Amino acid sequence: MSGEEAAALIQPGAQIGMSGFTGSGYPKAVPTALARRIADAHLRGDKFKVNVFTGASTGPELDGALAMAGGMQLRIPYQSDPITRKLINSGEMQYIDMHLSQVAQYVEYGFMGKLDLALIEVTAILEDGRVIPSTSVGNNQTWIDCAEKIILEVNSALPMELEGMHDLYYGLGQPPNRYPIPLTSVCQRIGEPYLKIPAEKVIAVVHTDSPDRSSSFKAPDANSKKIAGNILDFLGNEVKKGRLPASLLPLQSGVGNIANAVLYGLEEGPFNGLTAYTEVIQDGLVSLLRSGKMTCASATAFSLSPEGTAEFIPKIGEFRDRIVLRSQEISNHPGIIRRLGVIAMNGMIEADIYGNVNSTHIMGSSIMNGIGGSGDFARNGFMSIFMAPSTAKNGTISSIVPMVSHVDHTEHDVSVVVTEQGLADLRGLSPTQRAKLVIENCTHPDYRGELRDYFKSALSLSYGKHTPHLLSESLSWHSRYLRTGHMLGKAE
Ligand code: 0RQ
Repeated sequence: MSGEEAAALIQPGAQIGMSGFTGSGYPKAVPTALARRIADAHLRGDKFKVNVFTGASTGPELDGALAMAGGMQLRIPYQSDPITRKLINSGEMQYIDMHLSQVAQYVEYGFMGKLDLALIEVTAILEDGRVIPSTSVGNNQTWIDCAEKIILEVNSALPMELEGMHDLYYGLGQPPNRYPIPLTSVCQRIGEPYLKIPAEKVIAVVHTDSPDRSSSFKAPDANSKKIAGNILDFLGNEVKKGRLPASLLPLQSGVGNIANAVLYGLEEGPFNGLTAYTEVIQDGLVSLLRSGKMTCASATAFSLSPEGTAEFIPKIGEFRDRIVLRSQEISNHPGIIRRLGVIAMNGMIEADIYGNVNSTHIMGSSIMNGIGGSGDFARNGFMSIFMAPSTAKNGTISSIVPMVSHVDHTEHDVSVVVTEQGLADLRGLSPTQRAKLVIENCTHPDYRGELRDYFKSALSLSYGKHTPHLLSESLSWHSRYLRTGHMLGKAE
């Protein structure tokens, strides 16, 4: 049926599990038609909102359209849409920012209430009923299992060569008797390439024919190249010290421009035989696979720029043996990440002198995207690297602050902090040793003096000397920025 006819089956207040992960594999026709229906209802003065669960971020036809129509009451677990972000930060809609590995269990066990509908984009439905997943897997199988009803969008813009690329694992079991997951190498296949869909739950099948509408990456600038260079030097030294093999350990690389730039940096680096056990396959990772520097990659989704999508998706068949797409419960599984010894590399908003990291909130209160999978990988990886330019917004904000204004990754989960200024390897250091290194190696020179002064005062005046802080001053940089538009005292 048409997107409009399918959208007409959705009731106000419905909880919908939709496909989609970092701008790929999300449904397009039904969310757009639903947004139109909601906008019409609002014009008539009727209330109409739905709760939207996904894998991660989606595209303008889903988050963008529904947010524009004021149609979302609640959104979980990750978003990066500008209109959605605005509504969340103005308090007009609810958002629960969650570790991506935990979402399936939350819904399976009913912590989020009943799931009314699964709305899933797929590549094809085969004659025998087997269903080929789309460009992301995310939480799709969980939505299909838990929802009362299912709507499928079959997107004929997707190449049939996607068949065989996915690995859906059905053997997790339930606690306290969960079975060991038999995955011991990055690209091992332990499941089946198809989604299992009970036909009796399917209330609509909609045909679409449009590519994912992802956003472009910024071309790597001087700062991202320096950050990438600092990380490459560090990894090279770890190999020399015998603490990493020459082909490194499986890499995880987060979302965003800096993470993508680091992957491009690896292209020029000395490492060969690389692998990735990660969440998303970005342009930079495809480039490593194409050049042969990387042998194989496991993820839950693609996260390609429009150029990357146009170039890569039609040729996807060439990579079928070297890419595995899994459910996010497995791609982000803490046990597997620990077992494989993943090197986690993620972007951050800010870090403090002790190595606590804020990945999500501007000035402590305004959400940017969400924690996504960064926590799954940071806590459980072999090592966890967080990176950012040392300043933001034309130098008015320092990314290295006395105390982070929101904590996503505690000092216990952060191995390395890196900016274009340099890198601080925090492993094996006490808080005061860490602070010295972060201040001297990572801080922008405009802020280094003030940060040294803060730390010196804290060392002499702090209530305790283990993690010295002056509570009346520790967040003063943020409050000064909110008052004056600059974190430094100069403007006052
Ligand atoms: O703002 O877009 O207005 O220019 O934040 O910053 O420097 O372009 O960096 O694109 O790499 O994103 C942490 C957001 C970094 C990302 C974050 C502003 C800055 C700019 C983007 P503009 P950059 P990136 C697995 C891993 C959490 C999820 C995660 C992220 C914008 O990496 O969302 O890691 N991470 N998932 O100006 C004010 C600061 C700022 C700041 C940056 N201190 N104060 N604004 N910005 N620092 C994948 C998944 O989970 C799906």
